[in-house]
Amino acid sequence: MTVDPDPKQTSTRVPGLMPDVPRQGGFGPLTDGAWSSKPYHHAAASWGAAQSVGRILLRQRELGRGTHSMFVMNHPTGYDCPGCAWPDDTKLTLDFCENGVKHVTWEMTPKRVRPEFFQTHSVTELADWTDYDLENQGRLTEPMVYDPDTDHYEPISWQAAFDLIGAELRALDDPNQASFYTSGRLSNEATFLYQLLAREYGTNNLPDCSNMCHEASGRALTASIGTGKGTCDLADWEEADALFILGVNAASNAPRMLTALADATRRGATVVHINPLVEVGSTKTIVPHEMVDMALFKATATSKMNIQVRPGGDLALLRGMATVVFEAAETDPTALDQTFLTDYTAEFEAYRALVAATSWAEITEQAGLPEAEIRRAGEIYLKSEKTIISWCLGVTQHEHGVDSAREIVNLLLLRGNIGRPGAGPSPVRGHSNVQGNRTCGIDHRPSETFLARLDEVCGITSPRQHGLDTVTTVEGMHDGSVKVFVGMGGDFVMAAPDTTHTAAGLRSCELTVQVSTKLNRSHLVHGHKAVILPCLGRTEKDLRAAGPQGVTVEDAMSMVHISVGKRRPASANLLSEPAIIAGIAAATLPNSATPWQWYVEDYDRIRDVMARVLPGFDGFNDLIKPRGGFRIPQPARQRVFLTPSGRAEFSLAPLPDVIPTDSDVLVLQTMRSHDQWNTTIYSNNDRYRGIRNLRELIFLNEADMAARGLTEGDFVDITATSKDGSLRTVRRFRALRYDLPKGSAAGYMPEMNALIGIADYSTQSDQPLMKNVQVRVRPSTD
Ligand SMILES: Nc1nc2c(c(=O)[nH]1)N[C@H]1C(S)=C(S)[C@@H](COP(=O)(O)OP(=O)(O)OC[C@H]3O[C@@H](n4cnc5c(=O)[nH]c(N)nc54)[C@H](O)[C@@H]3O)O[C@H]1N2
Ligand SMILES: Nc1nc2c(c(=O)[nH]1)N[C@H]1C(S)=C(S)[C@@H](COP(=O)(O)OP(=O)(O)OC[C@H]3O[C@@H](n4cnc5c(=O)[nH]c(N)nc54)[C@H](O)[C@@H]3O)O[C@H]1N2
Ligand SMILES: [Mo]
Repeated sequence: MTVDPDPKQTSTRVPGLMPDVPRQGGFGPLTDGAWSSKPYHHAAASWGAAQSVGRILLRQRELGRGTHSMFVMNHPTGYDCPGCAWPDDTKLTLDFCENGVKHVTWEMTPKRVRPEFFQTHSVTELADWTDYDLENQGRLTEPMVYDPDTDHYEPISWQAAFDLIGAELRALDDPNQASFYTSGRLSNEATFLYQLLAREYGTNNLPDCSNMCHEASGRALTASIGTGKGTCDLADWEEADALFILGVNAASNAPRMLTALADATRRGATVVHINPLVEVGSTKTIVPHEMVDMALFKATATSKMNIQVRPGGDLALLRGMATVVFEAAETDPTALDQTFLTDYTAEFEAYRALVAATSWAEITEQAGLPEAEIRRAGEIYLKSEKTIISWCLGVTQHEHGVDSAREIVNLLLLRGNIGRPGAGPSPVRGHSNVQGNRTCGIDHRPSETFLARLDEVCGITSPRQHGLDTVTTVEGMHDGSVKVFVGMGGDFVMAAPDTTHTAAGLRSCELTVQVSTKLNRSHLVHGHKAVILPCLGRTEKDLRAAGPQGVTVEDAMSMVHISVGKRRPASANLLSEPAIIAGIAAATLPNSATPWQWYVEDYDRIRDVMARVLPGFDGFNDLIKPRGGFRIPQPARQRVFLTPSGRAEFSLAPLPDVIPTDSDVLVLQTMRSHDQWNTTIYSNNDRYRGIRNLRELIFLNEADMAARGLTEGDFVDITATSKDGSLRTVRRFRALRYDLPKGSAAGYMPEMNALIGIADYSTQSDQPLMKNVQVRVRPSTD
């Protein structure tokens, strides 16, 4: 099957597959500026970042207010940056980064999308706009409902919108015909109410962005150490003497991590980056908040070693490092932490045998690295007393993501690097509260313990049948079993894989509901009935009956703290997410005993009930009073492993073969540029990779370019072969030379999501294979 759009069928248009629409720059702003690509030689987060912040504040006409907002961001009395999940450093008076500032100003823009906007522009017309232009219209101001007769969105009152949604949900034959998506922005309080609504209504269909993000990490850590989270906090990062960073582009996606990496290097710790690309944050940086260094161009090194692993080759590399440890243990009794292994782990001998049975030939071939380089990494690990291993999407969005994350834990266990200061596994989460969402019940496979507690405290009977995740929700839309889709934040059609297929799924729904701050593609690719519900952003004052409210979030290191918005809301007619959820719930469950409205008058009441349901939240309202909040107990940090054996369990995964059998096939990874937040694209530039005015590009190794007769900037067509044999093509992307391993390629999400078949997900984690797309690249024919 070749999925090609029919250019005449405008109503089915989706970006990425609109060859008749002249575009330059992908889904970013249309531009007539020339594209360029040249190597970037400066430090990460230096003056380029400062200038970029200035430009963005100016463009959003926010210089005065934007600057003030930076000072209260991530401050104990202010709001939590709605960007990434990196923890706040309470020792810093200024704790923000270029990308956090972009993110906040994007939310604080004075531009507004009012009902007149929808009167002027039909949905079919808007479908031809770029995603940048859609979001750049500013903040949504009123609830809107789609009118199929006019093809326009019309204003609707909040109550009428809730009634419409309630009536549709009540009319379904089975609660499992509805699916409730969450993007990781949602606060803990909103999350808790949202999952309560889904479960009281009768379904565990709670897909979330984690299904595309860190599902693999959660499953791996649960299997290995009994809890699905990392065990480190910032103090550990400050103490470690070796840090291995796998598959994360820190300078763009977790910029405040640069501070920790630069500090580590300054105090003599060794930082090793493992990534097919040498990302700029992995060489040198100017620490984001250190203005004086910025003025003096004083860059600090952030890395001792850059290892350009083959895509998906991390497991082999880690296994090679384990081999080095076992070899050393033959002569050095301190190489293994024998006491820890005996007292706290299971399956150690089986793992030792597995490592012994894996040959260096296999390891080097699968890792795509020479033995000497792997040995060097192993030696660094052996020399270190306290090691942290951190990872992000480069590890998780692969077929063997769970096995690779478990191999990380295996390696740590060998030397007892868990449950003591300065050591442990430390996944870098994505959205600012994605980890909190899981803690508070967003999980399509909830545990019996959680459900039993929820039922007891909330007086409901939760369904026990596991629900749908992101991929199976799309499949359900196609086979007719999912009829109502509720998107609590996010931009589902652009974030999910297989753009045309996902779009067709959404269009077949009876009803789509999007709770959003800004206009996006998911509002235009909608069901037969469609509602847009505009909500308050994290920076805005949330005034309820009992007064101004704060919400809580959990960072990537399990710290929970309060976030209080201070700004005047973008419109008087916005509601908070908890209030919207309560409104939908009251209309959907008229006989509910849950005091929905009472809860959202005062969020302390929501927290009181959460305190009784969630482990570690006892006394929640008091726990969040101290500056910085509280840490959720992580038993594995105390060497209490809640696994079936009661011990940390070594995994015994065979080395996967990650090399395509056909040498014409390249392994493509889809990643973020420096100037985007997932589906939100701020510009067509990718400063640290030296790109200007271009997003429809594919980075290729020089040898792979030559083999295909390509020169710099040539147009290519890219065809992906799905697991089910179907083919998907995107056309006229520019081929650019880049320093990445032969046989691999890289380009940007969401432009390339059209290449990822819905069948292409990992059998271990159910995560779409966003870093492992099997593609062929040819010069464009037209
Ligand atoms: N500014 C900004 N910040 C963000 C986001 C954003 O869009 N913009 N998104 C947020 C979200 S939701 C998330 S989940 C995170 C994502 O943070 P990242 O994981 O950094 O996201 P990606 O841009 O997908 O980059 C993946 C990195 O993994 C590397 N990689 C690819 N394949 C492999 C492999 O096989 N092995 C190894 N070792 N490395 C590999 C890539 O070269 C790249 O450096 O960032 C969060 N923070
Ligand atoms: N090919 C490919 N695809 C990927 C990935 C990849 O690496 N490669 N990464 C995946 C990952 S890790 C993730 S997390 C997903 C991201 O998937 P999502 O979380 O679904 O997408 P976002 O782009 O973060 O969502 C942006 C929208 O959120 C809304 N929004 C912003 N702030 C708020 C708020 O405070 N409240 C509400 N209700 N709405 C708000 C705005 O309307 C905005 O348009 O994408 C996934 N898709
Ligand atoms: Mo993510």
